[in-house]
Amino acid sequence: MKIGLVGYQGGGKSSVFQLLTGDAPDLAKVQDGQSGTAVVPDARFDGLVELFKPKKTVPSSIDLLDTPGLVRDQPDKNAKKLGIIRTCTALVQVVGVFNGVDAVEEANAFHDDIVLADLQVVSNRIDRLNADAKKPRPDKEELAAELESLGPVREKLDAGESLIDMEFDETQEKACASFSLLTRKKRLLVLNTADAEVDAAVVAELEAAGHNVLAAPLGLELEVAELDESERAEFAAEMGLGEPCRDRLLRMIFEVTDQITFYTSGEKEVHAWLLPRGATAVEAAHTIHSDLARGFIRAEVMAADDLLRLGSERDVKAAGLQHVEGKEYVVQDGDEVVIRSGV
Ligand SMILES: Nc1nc2c(ncn2[C@@H]2O[C@H](COP(=O)(O)OP(=O)(O)O)[C@@H](O)[C@H]2O)c(=O)[nH]1
Ligand SMILES: [Mg+2]
Repeated sequence: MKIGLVGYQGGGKSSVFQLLTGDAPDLAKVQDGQSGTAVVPDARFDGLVELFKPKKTVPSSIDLLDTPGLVRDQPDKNAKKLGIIRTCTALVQVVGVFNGVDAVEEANAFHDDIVLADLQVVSNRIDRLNADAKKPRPDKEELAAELESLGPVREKLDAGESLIDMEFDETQEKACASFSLLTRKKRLLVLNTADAEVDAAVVAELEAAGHNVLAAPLGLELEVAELDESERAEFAAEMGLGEPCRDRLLRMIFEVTDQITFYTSGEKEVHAWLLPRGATAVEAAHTIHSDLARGFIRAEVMAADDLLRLGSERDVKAAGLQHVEGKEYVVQDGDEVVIRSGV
């Protein structure tokens, strides 16, 4: 999973990238996008590390791409940039509210830009299929089915709507698989505000329109992060900054992309792993190592919270709180997992 920081130029994408990853923007990478990783704050993981005092610790992290900013009202300038955004799994749109930008207007403009981009891709394919339909071809039936399946997709985009809520059937999934449609990607709207004061009415309006919204002074937090430790607390208090915006943003990315964390813990290593919500024990095993999945016998599962509360695996077992599960078990957020495998 790769999270793209997207939006128009000057909104604070690169500042947010730096806040999340600790990497300063590299001018040489602006054109193609700059990759980095952000460690996800996780109190359970910290607790497990404290408990096991392992030799090695691997927290979970998310991959980010700082994408080149789109140019407003010039769709023809954005083709390459939109192509870069297409490579991302989910999008975080950064809006420079600190600049006096109207967040609702800019959210709508970006929506229109990505709807238009998807419409172009789908329309191009439809034109192609129509042209092919006139030629003698052995796969006529398939092409006709594909053409028919794309009709409602184009219709929806033509009406200016995103595809995020549209249920695709199998033919549509197949027809659109290679398009990486932008409006099917999960999206979080980040309002990069000047200070801790947030316009609740604007947030409410955007949420009512279906956006996931976080309003926070992220650029300011980056400035604070660059201060000496001695100045930092004082400045943060002065600005009314509470819980770090960075943590809130990462948690929200997590929620919007519907991921969960499971853990493998021991004296050797405490490791936090990410999974899409709904993934099974055998998929968890595969995340750790493909051999573990192939030879999967069972998963021994306990809640990391129980482990932290009771203080040892033995005590969790004694309390009857460990359960043994098969391949199809749906892994829960916060599970501590031991995979038994025959390979
Ligand atoms: N005052 C203020 N300036 C910011 C904030 N975030 C970014 N900036 C500044 O706005 C300019 C554009 O930010 P940048 O992160 O490069 O935007 P990008 O084009 O979206 O990558 C830079 O000069 C930043 O220092 C913020 O929250 N407050
Ligand atoms: Mg930038």
